[in-house]
Amino acid sequence: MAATSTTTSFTKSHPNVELENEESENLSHECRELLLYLPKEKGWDFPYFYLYQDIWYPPTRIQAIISFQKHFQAKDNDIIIASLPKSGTTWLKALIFAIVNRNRFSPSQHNHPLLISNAHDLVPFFEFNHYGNNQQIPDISDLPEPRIFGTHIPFHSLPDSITKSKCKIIYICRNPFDHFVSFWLFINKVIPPSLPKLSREEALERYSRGANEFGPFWTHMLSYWRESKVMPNNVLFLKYEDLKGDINFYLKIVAEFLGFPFNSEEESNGVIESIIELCSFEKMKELEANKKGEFMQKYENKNFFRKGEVGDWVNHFSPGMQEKLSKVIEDKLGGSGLSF
Ligand code: PAP
Repeated sequence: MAATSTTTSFTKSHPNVELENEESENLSHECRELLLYLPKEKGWDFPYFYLYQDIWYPPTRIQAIISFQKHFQAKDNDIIIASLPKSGTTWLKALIFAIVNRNRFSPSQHNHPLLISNAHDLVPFFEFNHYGNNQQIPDISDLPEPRIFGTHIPFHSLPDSITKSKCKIIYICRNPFDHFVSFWLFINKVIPPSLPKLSREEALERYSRGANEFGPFWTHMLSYWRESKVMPNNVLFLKYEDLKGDINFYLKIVAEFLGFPFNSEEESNGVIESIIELCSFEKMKELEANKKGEFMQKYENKNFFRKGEVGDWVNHFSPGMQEKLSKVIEDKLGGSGLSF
């Protein structure tokens, strides 16, 4: 089914009659009504995805997003880490948690929270955690400040409470080739036994149409890319590859952007290097907290740490697949100023 530019272009004469047979049990009446008229696609790790505000999601995610959009009250000092899944979210959450809390928790202390907890537990997502608990509205007003949140939803779906505030939003983006490989391998690990695993060709076909959860990737990336140009004091756009290339430089940029710059004493005392070490792929992958346990009772923590490399895509793409994705990137991102 082709993606439409708005969800309202579907009329009530084409309801999704199969909805009642799906995972609609815990959905509100409002959400079920909405789903009946949204464009629908075959899912990957869910039976179906629905197009809500130009992005594909499973039903439970749409319910959570609606609740988030209705109820979330931003504070001007909130920090929001945004990304497509598999773009470096876990890493960026860890880095930002360590930067912002470095006066409470020294990055070199042996019992730092990041040594005993997965970064997703320390920095929960709006749509999976806070607002993902069926229809319950969370009380998050008294979380320690500055509050740090994660989200995989695009800029245009963030509530006005955020976009009209002084919140700091940091987006991390990844080369679509590596992003695709990381995403495809991850989803195949979490697909329930009732659904088929996707071959890389089938997965790429869907990814190239934008038909994956939180896709199309170009719509998502461009939503933050454009805002980062319009509101550079509020939205910082980062690339995974840049961080891998010079993490020291980007850590300072991030700290400065968030209003937590490193002073010269910290610089000479090696605080930056301690944070880099604490959050390094090698260190995080080997922690008990990341080898064991699950996120959302579905995603094993160990699956958030695979290779952590730039360019691994060459081991997974045929020449035909490379040509196909290059063309999509050119078609969808060409002229935007965003390139990889
Ligand atoms: P999520 O959105 O599901 O949380 P996310 O953390 O964005 O996933 O992305 C996971 C990718 O980041 C994995 O990439 P790979 O499949 O190509 O290996 C993972 O290995 C990588 N990653 C996780 N932690 C780090 C880290 N500390 N440093 C660098 N890369 C990391």
